[in-house]
Amino acid sequence: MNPAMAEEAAALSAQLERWSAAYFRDDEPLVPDADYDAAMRRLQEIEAECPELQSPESPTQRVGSAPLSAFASVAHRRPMLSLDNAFSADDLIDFDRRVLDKLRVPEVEYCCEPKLDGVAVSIVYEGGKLSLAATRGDGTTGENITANVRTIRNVPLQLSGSGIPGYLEVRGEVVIPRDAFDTMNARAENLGEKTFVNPRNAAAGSLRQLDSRITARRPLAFTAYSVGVVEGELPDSHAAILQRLSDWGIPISPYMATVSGVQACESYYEQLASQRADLPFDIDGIVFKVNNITQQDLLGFVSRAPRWAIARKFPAEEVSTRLLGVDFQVGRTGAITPVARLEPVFVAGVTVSNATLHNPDEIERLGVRIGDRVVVRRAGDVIPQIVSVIQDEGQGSAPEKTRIVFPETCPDCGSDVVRQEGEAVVRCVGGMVCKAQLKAVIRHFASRKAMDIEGLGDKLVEQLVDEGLVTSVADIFHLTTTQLASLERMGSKSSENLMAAIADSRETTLPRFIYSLGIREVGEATARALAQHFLTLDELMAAPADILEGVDDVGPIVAQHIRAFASDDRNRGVLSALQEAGVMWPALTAQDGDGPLSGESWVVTGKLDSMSRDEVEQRLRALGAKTASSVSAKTSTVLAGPGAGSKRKKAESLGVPIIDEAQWLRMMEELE
Ligand code: JCF
Repeated sequence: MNPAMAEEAAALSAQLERWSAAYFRDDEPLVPDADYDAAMRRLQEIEAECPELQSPESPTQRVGSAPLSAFASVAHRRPMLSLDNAFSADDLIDFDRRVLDKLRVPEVEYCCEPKLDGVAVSIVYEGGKLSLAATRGDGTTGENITANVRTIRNVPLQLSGSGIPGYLEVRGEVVIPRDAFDTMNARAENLGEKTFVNPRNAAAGSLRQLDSRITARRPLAFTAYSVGVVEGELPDSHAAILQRLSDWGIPISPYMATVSGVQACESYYEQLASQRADLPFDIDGIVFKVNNITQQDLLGFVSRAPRWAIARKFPAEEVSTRLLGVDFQVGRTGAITPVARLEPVFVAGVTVSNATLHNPDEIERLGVRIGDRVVVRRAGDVIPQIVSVIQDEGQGSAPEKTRIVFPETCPDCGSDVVRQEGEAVVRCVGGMVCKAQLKAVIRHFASRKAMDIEGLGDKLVEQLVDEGLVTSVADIFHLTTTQLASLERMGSKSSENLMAAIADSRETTLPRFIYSLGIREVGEATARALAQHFLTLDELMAAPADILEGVDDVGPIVAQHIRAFASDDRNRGVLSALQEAGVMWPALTAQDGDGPLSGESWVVTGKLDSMSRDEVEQRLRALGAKTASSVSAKTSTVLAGPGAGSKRKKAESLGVPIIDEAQWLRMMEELE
């Protein structure tokens, strides 16, 4: 063997593991991907030349190996427990009471962490090297998935540091982060492959592959939550044990916290519940563990669950109910959306009686009929969705089922409907002849982030269009107090207020105005980019597609939508009518966008007292900064109010400066 090569291989291995841990475990890349790839290729080259240099812990071994014919069974040396559940604050208080009574203490310390919705696995390190990985199975016997777990990028193949036990069993959860799941599903869909229902199923399916080369291509991530059998010394508290695991290179939850007493547990629960939709992965509750190991041992176990831990579950995000009927709603762009009318159910904390069915393909994919029992999912602020149909309703009489018939003409105006090549949605071609479309256009025009006409709500828009008082957005500016007062539930006072709000809204900004036009795919950010690029409405309307595509965020499709809008005579008519009606905005100059913060990218998160997040973002942009919704290595500063969760964590881990509201206010005073 060539000693120089051995030395180089060892150095490359160590370097690749360091880079890989920084990237996959800490979300904090140290070098560009190309450098990583080059080092990996060099190591592969050396190993090909000197096969004796290739160890099972080599970073080159993460790509998987030849398929197995079956998984071998693994008997867990110590059973893998499940957790008792608490479904309410009272259940949690009862749990705490039992703990305090048994320990005869007035209060205990709990370690809190999110309960990941993934697949439980056990990973054994012998002499610091990964030697075995198994599924939980029935808690007593699992399956040997060592080859698969070796491909999980944030699982160390070799531990580093001092005091590593000779035998160390680490237990934890394997998940697929949400954004990686979305990317993976989108790719599968493009390739015409089967997609996964949710990240949990995708993680389970990926770990169940007999061919670990397939597992290697799945974006799995491991988080340790406890230890099993250990031959060696460990600290005497749960939190300290996990910290020790982390010191040796094993990923643990960044959300973990140690608190005193059950009240603090409930606060932790509430805080994470409010962040649930923004977390990078699915969680289904919070796990609370008595932190002190001596106390844990005193408490012991009941059947399959420890008496020192409990999972406080979140309200279910998926429940079943009956599909009562389907309405067809016509949107701003004519898109006809089938909306499921459901027997009301309580899901993720609110009562739901409608869910979107998206488009005809989705109805077909689900095979859903009216009368079916369906699974409804509502995650965070997302619109409720129908996930699947329950085929086996069990005993009892199921109602008659009827096929869902998609309308062949617009349900509102009777115009033709079309489905364009490559599009999933069916659209009404009626344009502004279609009252449903007109109403949606006006609602958007008047909305807060558009022209911001306070008091012009949905009910009023409905009446104005039905009464024929408004046939285009420009008509809004010609309404009279008398006309308004003639409408249902409009007194003279509210008419006057609305007239004043309409008058006020005439003075706007170019970005708002562009956004308010409701051009397809032109959201707030794109409208801003367009305004900054073209500076005037006329320039924007005259811009050819290739120039439009030169603007940030504008691709060929958006460019085409803008061209289609701009070349429509009726739209041009409305634009002139709006300007004639006195709608105006301050002229922009090429310097706009320049400012003391130009070149910076800010993220605003959490609750602020002195102004809304929107307002803060507007001020930041006025100072020249860009505003973004997620934190990355490119973020210059994060302004975090109370309740900021994952974004603050991410900023901390990336070393992005974080300021609070008071600091921001002081900074603004200096800058503005
Ligand atoms: O995140 C989880 N799904 C999770 C499961 C976290 C824990 O701390 C657990 C667990 C299952 C059993 N702890 C035990 C004892």
